Amino acid sequence: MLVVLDQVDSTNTFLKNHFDEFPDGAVVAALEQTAGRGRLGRPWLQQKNNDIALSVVFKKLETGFHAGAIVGLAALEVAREAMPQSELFFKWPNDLYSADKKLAGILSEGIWRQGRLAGVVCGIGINVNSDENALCAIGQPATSFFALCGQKFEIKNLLERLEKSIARHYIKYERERARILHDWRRENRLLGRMIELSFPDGKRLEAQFSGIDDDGNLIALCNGETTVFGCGDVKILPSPAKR
Ligand code: BT5
Repeated sequence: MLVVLDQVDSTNTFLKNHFDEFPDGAVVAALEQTAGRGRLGRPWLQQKNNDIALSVVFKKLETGFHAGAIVGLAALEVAREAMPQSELFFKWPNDLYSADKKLAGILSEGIWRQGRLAGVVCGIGINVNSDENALCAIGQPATSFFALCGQKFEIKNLLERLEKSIARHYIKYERERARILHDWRRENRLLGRMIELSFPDGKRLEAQFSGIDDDGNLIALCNGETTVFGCGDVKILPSPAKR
């Protein structure tokens, strides 16, 4: 099920407020968001009619981070079909990147009822037709399909492809959970790279990316010790030769 709204505050907020009215796997997209959100209340910018913003209701997930894996892999598939020549990868915990620029971000929010996880609303914003002016206004290194391949795309067509891909990946998740998580981890292509981790309390540290564990946590080597992180922002540092 795909519903496309002309305008909404945030597709995640909308689906959280209407969680019970939508079936498992339903997708709600908006051509314009007036209050798109990232993690920790950060703003998410979307150029009206030009970019993708959608959210998915999941009611049968074992844990919240699996939603990001399903939606992320679907977005990666659609982006690769549209731009086969672009090198795309996931940057933990929730971004789709090309080189050092963010193409898409994911926000997963749990719906809790009587102390148990009743579902997850997982939203993704993807920059599609945003031009350099719109990307510069974001204030962080960002890219779009248009910036990467010089071609504009029909948003409704991409939304339909994405909805189908999400449904396929959700079915695959139910049948072969380990496979989906393996694919998601494989696409996190930062093995061995130096990263800077920053945390909500302002703390920062440099570490070497070593992998992702079964619970979706980041494993990194910091000061010679292997450490596991459940949250934080990752900045990719230049390779040693370039530093
Ligand atoms: C995210 O948060 O990347 C999650 C973004 C999720 C957006 C979708 S759109 C549909 C659904 N409805 C919503 O309201 N949200 C979801 P985070 O990792 O916290 O990154 C946020 C940061 O990314 C901001 O502080 C900006 O620096 C940057 N940013 C904002 N808009 C951007 C854009 N269009 N492209 C690249 N970076 C952006």
